[in-house]
Amino acid sequence: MIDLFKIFTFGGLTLWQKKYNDVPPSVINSLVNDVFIDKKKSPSTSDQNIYHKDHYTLQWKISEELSLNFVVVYQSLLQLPYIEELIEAMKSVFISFYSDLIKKRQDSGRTLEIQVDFSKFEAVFDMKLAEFENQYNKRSNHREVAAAPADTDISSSKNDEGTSSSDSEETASGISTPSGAATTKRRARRSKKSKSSLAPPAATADKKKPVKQMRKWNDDGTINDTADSTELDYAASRNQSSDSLKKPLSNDNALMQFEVGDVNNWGKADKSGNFILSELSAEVDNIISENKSKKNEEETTNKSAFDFFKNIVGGKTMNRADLTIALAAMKDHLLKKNVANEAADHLCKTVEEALLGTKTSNWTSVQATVQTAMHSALRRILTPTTSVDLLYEVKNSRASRKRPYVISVVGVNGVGKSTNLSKIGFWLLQNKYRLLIAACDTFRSGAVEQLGVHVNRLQELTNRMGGGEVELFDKGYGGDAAVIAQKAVQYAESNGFDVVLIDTAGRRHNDKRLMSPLEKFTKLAQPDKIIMVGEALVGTDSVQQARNFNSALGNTRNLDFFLISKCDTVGDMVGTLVNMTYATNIPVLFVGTGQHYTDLKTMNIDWAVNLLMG
Ligand SMILES: Nc1nc2c(ncn2[C@@H]2O[C@H](COP(=O)(O)OP(=O)(O)OP(=O)(O)O)[C@@H](O)[C@H]2O)c(=O)[nH]1
Ligand SMILES: [Mg+2]
Repeated sequence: MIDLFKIFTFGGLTLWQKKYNDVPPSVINSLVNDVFIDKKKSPSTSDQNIYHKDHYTLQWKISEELSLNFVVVYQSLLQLPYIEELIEAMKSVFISFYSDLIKKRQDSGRTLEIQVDFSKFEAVFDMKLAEFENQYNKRSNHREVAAAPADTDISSSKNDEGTSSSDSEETASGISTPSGAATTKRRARRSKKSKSSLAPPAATADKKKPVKQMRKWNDDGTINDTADSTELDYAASRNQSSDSLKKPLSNDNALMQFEVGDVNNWGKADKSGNFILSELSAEVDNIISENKSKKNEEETTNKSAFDFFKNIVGGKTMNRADLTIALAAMKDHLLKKNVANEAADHLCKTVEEALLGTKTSNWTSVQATVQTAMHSALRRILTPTTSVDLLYEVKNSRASRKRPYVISVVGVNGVGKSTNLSKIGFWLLQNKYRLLIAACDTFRSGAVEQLGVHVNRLQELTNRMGGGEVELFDKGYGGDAAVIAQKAVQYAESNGFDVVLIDTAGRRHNDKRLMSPLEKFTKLAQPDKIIMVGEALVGTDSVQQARNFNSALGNTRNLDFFLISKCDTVGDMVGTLVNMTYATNIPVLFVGTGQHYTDLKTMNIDWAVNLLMG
């Protein structure tokens, strides 16, 4: 119902704004001129800082600490009692997210070059605004209901226990970014979720795990790691029977570095009973609730000291020279985030083409304009063009055919194929599917045993959770992985399994001899989905890795998704997410964020873009 929310500096630079309807620039200009420059209307004459212009009402709050003004514009005809509270809430969230960065920039005298990505704030803003509007609508409805005739059936319109109409908005898919009040409630419930009776296994209490070393990648795509540099080695005992794998697990099994993780990090079941993975944006909720508990920031009503609009920029037509300077800085920034040179060049070119000859908006510098355009370019590159609702596809396939749904992972050595395959398995078990996990890494010593340990653990957990079932399919070492995979699918079909998860051997992407069996594997196993696991640490080489794996599948088959593992180890250097998608146009479906079964998240584009631009 509001028309505009705008955050701008005392210098006149718009940091962030959200427009719902066009508002003539003269409206904000009048506020600035009348209230802050000419002081025709002193803000102190009104408790709520309200100003009227034409048929608009403007309300604002100041953060003196950051020299920022938070303004809302709406039609004067509307009575919106929540505006004061909305501005206050958003002001405190904004300050909490960005005060350090903005202060740093101000201290260095580069007020007009603030390069901060506000997508995180944008997502929160949409959510909070929807919440305020819903509350307001609810109150209005209640008032209407109270005035309704006595014989009116009001049972469906009024319910304070969480079954109101806004709750029915819950979406079935956990893939898309949640928004709106329903999501907020859902998240609030999630954060309140008490510890489940599903405690982690005893071994997980051991905190003295070896610290994992960051892998080093050489320029040619090989791994600087002696353990990994051995070729795909046949296990010492070829064709070894793996019955021993089916023994009950000992908790100190060295192969098992894996834990179940904090149950609060688990996803949750939706209304249809689907277990949905949690998203990275859930962290935002914690920040909001912390902010809520804080007291309001300092606020001032005396603005006499403000030095407004000294540095107004805007309306500038951008030429190649302007853009070259801004884009060079942007490229540097992207490279530091592990974006490959080739992908960074492509992104900068896209932005340049989009902006050349256009004008900067009011109060917006070239740098800020480039930043906004880069933000959009990154979003575009990361946004999938195909369905990423894997759960839906599994369900549909089970309903329509006898063949189980087949998912396979591929990737170079040690990137986390087996562990992340097991995480996917855990998620499917939470959704009560019957899984067959096929050990088709028949080369590396210990690979089958490692998978056996995962299967045992998963079975143990499934027994405690109830529902779901998991079994290992293995033929020891030395066999043809493609044939074993085919047999696994046949076995699964004749034994009523829902899903087959196929683990494969790690292979160097630039070694043709190791890559060529992938085509045969694809033909025999016919996976519904082939997920390439790439690790976040790899950076630049990920472009070539993705291309090589994709082309090794043959002319008739492509990779379906990427899973980027070890995102927890790279901080904000998540360029690999962009590199692989840029190289192949194939989307990232999951990100691995740790060594627990629950450390698998659906890709959240806002989260990624925020890290890349931050
Ligand atoms: N920190 C972190 N570690 C991970 C993640 N995913 C996997 N790992 C760890 O990475 C290591 C290698 O994982 P594996 O699953 O054995 O990798 P792989 O690709 O199957 O290895 P090969 O079969 O030898 O090619 C293990 O120590 C895992 O616990 C993740 O998301 N974060
Ligand atoms: Mg493996």
